[in-house]
Formats: sequence, C-alpha cells, structure tokens
Amino acid sequence: MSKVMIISGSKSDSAIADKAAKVLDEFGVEYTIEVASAHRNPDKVEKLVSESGADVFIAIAGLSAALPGVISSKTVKPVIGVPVSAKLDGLDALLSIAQMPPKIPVAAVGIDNGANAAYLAVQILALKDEKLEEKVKEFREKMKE
Ligand code: C2R
Repeated sequence: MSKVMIISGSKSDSAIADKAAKVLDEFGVEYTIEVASAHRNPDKVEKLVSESGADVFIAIAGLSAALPGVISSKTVKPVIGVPVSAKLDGLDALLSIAQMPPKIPVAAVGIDNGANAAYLAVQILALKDEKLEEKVKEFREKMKE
C-alpha cells in the first residue's frame, strides 16, 4: 500500500508532482499520483481520499487552491499543500493553502516546491520508521559536504 498519495488539481501541475515523486523515489517511499480537482470533481477527490490507505497526502494546486483544504476535510492524516505559480506568481495559491480556517490545518510549502513537500512527507513517515529516519539523517549529513 502506498504511504503517500500525491493529488494535483490538474494535469498541468505534473511538473510539480514529478518533483515530489523524484524525492520519494530517492528515499524508497511508495506513492501514488492522481489528478483530481476539488472544484471540478469533488466526488472523485472524496473517493480517492476515503479509499486511500496513505499516511500522508501531498496536494498540489494553483489559483484558488481549495484542493488541499478539501482533502484535509476528508481525512485526519497530514496534508501538505504545494501552491503552484499559475497566476499572481503563485501568491493566490499560497494564501489559499496557508490561510486555512481554524481546526482544519494544511501544511504549506513554498511555491512550486514539490520537493519540499516530499521531504516533509518523508520526515513525517520517519517518525514511525527507524530505517527511514536513518536515511533522512544520512541525507542531512551528506548535505553538509
Ligand atoms: P488547468 O491547467 O487544468 O486549467 O488548471 C490546478 O491545480 C491548476 O494549477 C489550472 C490550475 O487550476 C488548479 N486547480 C485547483 C483546483 N482544481 C484545479 N486549484 C482545486 O480544486 O483546488
């Protein structure tokens, strides 16, 4: 079963999803990638989230980025939102993700930063996975070189 589910609001976000996937591949973390828009097809989003056994969700969206918040409303697992720079240099999406109403949090990474979403997902999973924790520590050590 995949540990991470990456959902983007559109096929046009695929470059950002690929950045996240690359990092998850590097850490050997299983994931699935889906495209589903909370605006265009909320039923699909709900089905994906409710049927997914993932421990962490990465939600990628530009413009009025409802997707990460809607995913968060359907699960108690952590949701990491990635704002995409479709318009307004991504500020619209960043604020949509960071400014969630109280009690339904979404973690927000930087604009177009799919990689950071994956690093954070890996660290969340490492809380309950000693081998993964070791990999993260090794990775951090290498960073110092
Ligand atoms: P199109 O390229 O398909 O027109 O999408 C997508 O994430 C994409 O960045 C343009 C942008 O619209 C975003 N989108 C959302 C949602 N659905 C699509 N923010 C949503 O449900 O939040």
